[in-house]
Amino acid sequence: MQASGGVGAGAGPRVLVVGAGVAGLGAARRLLLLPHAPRRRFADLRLLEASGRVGGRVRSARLGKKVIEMGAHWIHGPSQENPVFRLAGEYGLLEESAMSEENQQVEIGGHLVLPSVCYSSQGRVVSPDLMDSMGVLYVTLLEETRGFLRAPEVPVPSVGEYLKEAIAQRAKEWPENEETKGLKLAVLNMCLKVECCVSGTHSMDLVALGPFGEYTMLPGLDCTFPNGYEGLTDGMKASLPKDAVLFNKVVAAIRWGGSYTEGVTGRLFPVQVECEDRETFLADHVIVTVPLGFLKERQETLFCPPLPPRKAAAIQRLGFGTNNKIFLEFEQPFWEPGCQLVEVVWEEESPLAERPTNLPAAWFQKIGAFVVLHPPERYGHVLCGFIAGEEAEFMETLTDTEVLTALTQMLRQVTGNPELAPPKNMLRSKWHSEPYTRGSYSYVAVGSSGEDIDALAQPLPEEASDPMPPQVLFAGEATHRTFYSTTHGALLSGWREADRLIRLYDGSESQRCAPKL
Ligand code: 6YU
Repeated sequence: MQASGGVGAGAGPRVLVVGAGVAGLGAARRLLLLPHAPRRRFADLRLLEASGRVGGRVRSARLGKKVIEMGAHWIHGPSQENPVFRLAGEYGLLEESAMSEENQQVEIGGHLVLPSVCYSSQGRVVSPDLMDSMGVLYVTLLEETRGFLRAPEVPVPSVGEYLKEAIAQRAKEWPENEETKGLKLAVLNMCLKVECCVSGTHSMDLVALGPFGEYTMLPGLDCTFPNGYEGLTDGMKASLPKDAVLFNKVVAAIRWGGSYTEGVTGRLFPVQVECEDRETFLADHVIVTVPLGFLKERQETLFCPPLPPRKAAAIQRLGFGTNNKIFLEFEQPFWEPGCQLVEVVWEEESPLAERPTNLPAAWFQKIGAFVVLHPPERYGHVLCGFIAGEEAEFMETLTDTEVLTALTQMLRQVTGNPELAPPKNMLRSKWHSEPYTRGSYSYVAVGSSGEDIDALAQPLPEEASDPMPPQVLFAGEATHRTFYSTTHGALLSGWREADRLIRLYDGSESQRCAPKL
């Protein structure tokens, strides 16, 4: 079954966008709505989305009456350079405080500092002084890891190994007794678990040291969407022509470098896209925005001819891990009013020792912190636990009751309150099991570098000397060299590929490769 053209069929080059997350919607909006739109040059455009909704990893849900985020949570660096911030502001989705000049100028260095309490596995509260001093040490060491970007060589391959060696050195100088030293190490171990969530990885030992400083932080105090992040992607979709997005279209094969004749018009197209339901679409250009996790799993069958070796290797080498959220709603808070972060430290753990490997018995020990959803007038008493890596993937295999029981027991243990009432409600994400995502977001793994990100972003055909115009273009968070893993990275990557096509048809590149329409 062959589908004919898109919403403005026949008007110009035919573009297909695979995936309607932030990157896909961003690319489509750029092509359809920018000032060249009056000429309707890119009006023949469709988005093919595997699921029944837009947004991808931007997914808001309801916990009772409260709107919570299963995927993207904050705008990281909400300031003018951040296009997600600008768009959210344009749509009126942010609170006044988030829009303030003052908010936009705050430098947080990638780590939100929130009023917090830290419980230990011995059922006691860890002293705020000890927490502060370990927090300062951890941030100092982490900052050091960002300094190897252009270094001729790195002392160790990974961020985790660097941090652990630095911690071991510092620990030798600690004057306190063994118990306090052990507690300090346990606190630093908790910091590493939280870092795994930030980087979306099982262990910081998997995250490459050299390129770590390439990820760029924008100014601005991270903010949330009071009515849900999905307001952003819903707004983006609403600005597209009706029917631009085709839902439940799982792209199974992208055949490029070919010559396909369209039955109705007799037009020739270089690319044929086939969906799992056997429907086929012809196009001049396809912008692929599927997550790196999906590419890792399906690249061999998705592209015909197969991807060039450099790109295929980049897909294998780059990291794509799991960071999940577990929301727990309580009748009454066990934390103090004003507290926005509940941290948990396991006293027998240390970054200098092997970590527990018994997943069924200890998976929940990987949760380093619970964010308290704020303000309570909006959310009531809800904690959002973050868990990354193999433990997060194991958690996905458990039933709701098993998760709820384990977390109730854990919170009773660390608060020292065996009577603590269980949460009245729970909701959790399962990003690793999501067939069209297969994890949460990308990181630069040991053995890969920013050049792999650029290789992934390179359109096909790949050769610079090739006279053919780009047929298959790549966008999505994992293709942005400095803002990977974020919504703004995704949006900018979509714009980048749209601009590539706009330039092509605006003549600058068309001298050598004017496509026949
Ligand atoms: C951010 C944040 N955040 C938490 C969690 C997650 C993510 N992110 P999409 O997947 O959205 O779209 C692709 C579409 O393609 C999708 O709809 C599919 O259904 C479809 N598709 C797939 N296969 C298909 C096929 N075959 N056919 C057709 N369609 C197909 N980002 O800015 N702030 O707070 C968080 C967080 C749990 C899971 C996040 C956050 C990541 C973003 O959600 C993500 O990057 C974008 O939404 C991706 O958009 P897209 O369009 O590319 O893909 C130093 C240093 C370290 C670096 N890390 C720094 C930390 C920053 C990350 N922080 C994250 C934290 C949270 C909590």
